[in-house]
Amino acid sequence: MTVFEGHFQQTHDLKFAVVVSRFNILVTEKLLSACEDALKRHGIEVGPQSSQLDYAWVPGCFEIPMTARHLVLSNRYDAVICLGAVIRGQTDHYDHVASEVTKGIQALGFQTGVPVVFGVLTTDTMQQALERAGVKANLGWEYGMTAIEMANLTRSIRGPVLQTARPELLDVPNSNLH
Ligand code: INI
Repeated sequence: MTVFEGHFQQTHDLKFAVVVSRFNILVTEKLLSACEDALKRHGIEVGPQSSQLDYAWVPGCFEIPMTARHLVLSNRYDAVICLGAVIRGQTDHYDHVASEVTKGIQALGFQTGVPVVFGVLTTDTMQQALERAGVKANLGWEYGMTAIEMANLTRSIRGPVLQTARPELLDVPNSNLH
């Protein structure tokens, strides 16, 4: 019998990318900071000199899936972490953005087999978002831990080879990516 499990050791050759939304940056920068802390305290280099963590900043959560898709299809990463905050306002814009970013991230991971972490807070108020980004707990930590666990779990099942993203399985042609 084989039991597959993602561990938190031997992280020196893992490589991650994080996509961060600037919309609601008060929240997203706090998620990023806790996420970096989780990675760093498990042996992963973070920050400007890092060769293990790349950063992509996007205007809002709506832009996260397409940017994450470029990163996943580059076959350079063991996991891509998506950080954002969608906060309900007076309009129904929230519902569209929340729904699109959720569907996009889910489809990307499912269709390519590369772990894509859903680190997007969806809340009614800024207060609730801040509570989940440091005032009470900081979910950024969990998102970093999920990335390590899923990267190692995926490696343990399929081996360390990164060339496994399957662009041909995606709905949208991506011939200009190669
Ligand atoms: N983007 C967010 O990341 N969070 C939000 O709460 C939000 N709301 O509610 O409007 C939001 N909108 C911007 C959107 O993500 C796009 O950047 C914009 O529509 C341009 O494509």
